[in-house]
Amino acid sequence: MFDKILIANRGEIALRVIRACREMGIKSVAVHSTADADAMHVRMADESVCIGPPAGAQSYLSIPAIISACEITGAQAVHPGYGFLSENANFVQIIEDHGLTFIGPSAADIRTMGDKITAKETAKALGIPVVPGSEGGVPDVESARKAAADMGYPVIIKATAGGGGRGMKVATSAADIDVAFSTARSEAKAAFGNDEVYMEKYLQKPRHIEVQVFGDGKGNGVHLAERDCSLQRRHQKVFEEAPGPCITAEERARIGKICADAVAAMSYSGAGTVEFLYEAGEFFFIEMNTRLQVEHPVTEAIFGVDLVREQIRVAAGLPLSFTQDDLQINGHAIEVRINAEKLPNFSPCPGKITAYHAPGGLGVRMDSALYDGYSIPPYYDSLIGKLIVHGRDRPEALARLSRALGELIVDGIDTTVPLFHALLDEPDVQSGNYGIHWLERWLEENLGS
Ligand code: MV4
Repeated sequence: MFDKILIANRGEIALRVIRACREMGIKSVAVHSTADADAMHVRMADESVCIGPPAGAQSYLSIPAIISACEITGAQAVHPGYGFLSENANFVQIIEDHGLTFIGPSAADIRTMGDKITAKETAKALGIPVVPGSEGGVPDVESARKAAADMGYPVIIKATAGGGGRGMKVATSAADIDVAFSTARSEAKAAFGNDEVYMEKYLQKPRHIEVQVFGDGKGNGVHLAERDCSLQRRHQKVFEEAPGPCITAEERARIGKICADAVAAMSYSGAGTVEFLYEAGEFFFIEMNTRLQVEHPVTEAIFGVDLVREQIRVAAGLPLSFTQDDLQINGHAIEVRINAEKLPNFSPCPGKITAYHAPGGLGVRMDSALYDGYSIPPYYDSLIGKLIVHGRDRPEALARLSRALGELIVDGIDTTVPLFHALLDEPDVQSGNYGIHWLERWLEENLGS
């Protein structure tokens, strides 16, 4: 096992990894920008290294600075958290070239899943159901017209180098295809430096269902059921739950086994998420994320496992501490993302926290790097906390969420907390009757945003 792990991240996820390290008897190294000298992850780690100026590109994304910090401190492994360098295959390669261990999958698996066409081809070859669409890239507008005519409108055009919703265009009929295709191409070029696009049948009212998987890197794979993350705004998730309220035990077992077998066949190492659109009882693969996700705590809650501990074990060459048969769902969990944002437009709202009180009690977990008097810097993501509740069933989890939100105090800035109080009053949220477009529609009707 490693003696010392460097965490190439900040905020609540850095604390999350430090906590796992401490429970495993592993020393932790925080890295930080000059803007984060007073951040909680720096205080909580065993050691810290300043790696650059505030801008992410010059600090948390600086590969030379992070490698240097490993050399200075003697850290043997790097946990990337989410975002920043977590899905950067070149970073993984450089870490390995320096004799260090990346806590995550291989550079090759990250690269495969980063290219959305090879990801889909790989998924399909492994028996995962995919959205019907073009065979590979669509090189020109004539091919786009033909592919759309073959699969039938509406269609969606996506950037091969994209993911997470950036660079997508929908064409409702043949009249739209020329503009949709050329806009998708130029947006892809501008955003990713790669103008390759592919096409899929556009699903009009799906849910976003993602399956948590884990591989030990030696040909064993398990699944930890699914999360429903359909409540999103502009491709940012705001409310996530596990298990999915609309997924039956039979569907779960079937799609879970398909994903676990795929991970085993790839000899995949570490945590992964297989993302699906779910419509009319069918799952359609769209992407695989090769990292620990923001919403992993809802899965931890219903299975009673520590996913970061398992990531570290697998990276150190140890087996997973559970088998598929050990994994039984207990109850229901919900996470809400608390952002430093002002409603109704979700405009970023950094500033000084004048009072902070985290909720507690049975079935309540607050993952946050906030403290009284902390100044949220304006340079990074606006996520400042995740409130996760666990109950014996979904109604209990909802009641607990309402109770816990009532206890939370974050003074001095605006947050997304009022949104969650309002959402909990909605019959569709109470019954789990929502798809990927529900929240944007609700925001328009209720906040005019
Ligand atoms: C789609 C789709 C409908 N049909 N693909 C958006 C994020 C990226 N991961 C994939 N996305 C979508 N792909 C087909 N064939 C609709 C979306 C989509 C979406 C997906 C999940 C959650 C929220 C979403 C919001 C808008 C569009």
